[in-house]
Amino acid sequence: MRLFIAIELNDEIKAALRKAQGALSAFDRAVRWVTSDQMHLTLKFLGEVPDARVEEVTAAAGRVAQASSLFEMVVGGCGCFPANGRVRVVWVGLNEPSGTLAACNDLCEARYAEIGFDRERRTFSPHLTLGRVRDDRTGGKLREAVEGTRFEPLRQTVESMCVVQSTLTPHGARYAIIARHALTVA
Ligand code: 3AM
Repeated sequence: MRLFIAIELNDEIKAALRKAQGALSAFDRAVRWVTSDQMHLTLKFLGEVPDARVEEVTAAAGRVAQASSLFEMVVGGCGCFPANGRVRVVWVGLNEPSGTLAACNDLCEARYAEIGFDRERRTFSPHLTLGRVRDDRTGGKLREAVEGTRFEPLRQTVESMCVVQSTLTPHGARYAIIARHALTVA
């Protein structure tokens, strides 16, 4: 099954993400917006994992969680990937002053490399995906609108991380949490 490691978002943040999508509704034809139950923060994409290895993968996430303390993140600010040209992903950014999220991502990369998963080559750019664009033909209008969209900062204390199964369907990805591991209380 296709798996990734993620952090769940609270309802207040999800509602604010929906509101940001609403503010950009002029681009509803260009952008495939993620639904509330698809909203999350990805820590590590694992890809296809044989059923026989799911337990091992889940246990590795448990060890990462145990070695990470709970932390606070501040969500806010809209942007696009890539940084220039046609937009492929519309996102909301986040700050995490303690550095725990970055450390948690490093730990994931290390633990999963030890058990044979590829390391992510791209630098970790934590973000909350709002929507994906197949072919941006808006001539820069989408980027301009996204970069002009206000998103008031919201806080969340992150207390756990999850192993998520992603099933690709013609209507988009369906996500199901298969394990949830508590972070350590310092
Ligand atoms: O929605 P976000 O950006 O958090 O983009 C995919 C999504 O992240 C990412 O994993 C999350 C769940 O699907 N993803 C998909 N394929 C990927 C790959 N080959 C990938 N990340 C890295 N490499």
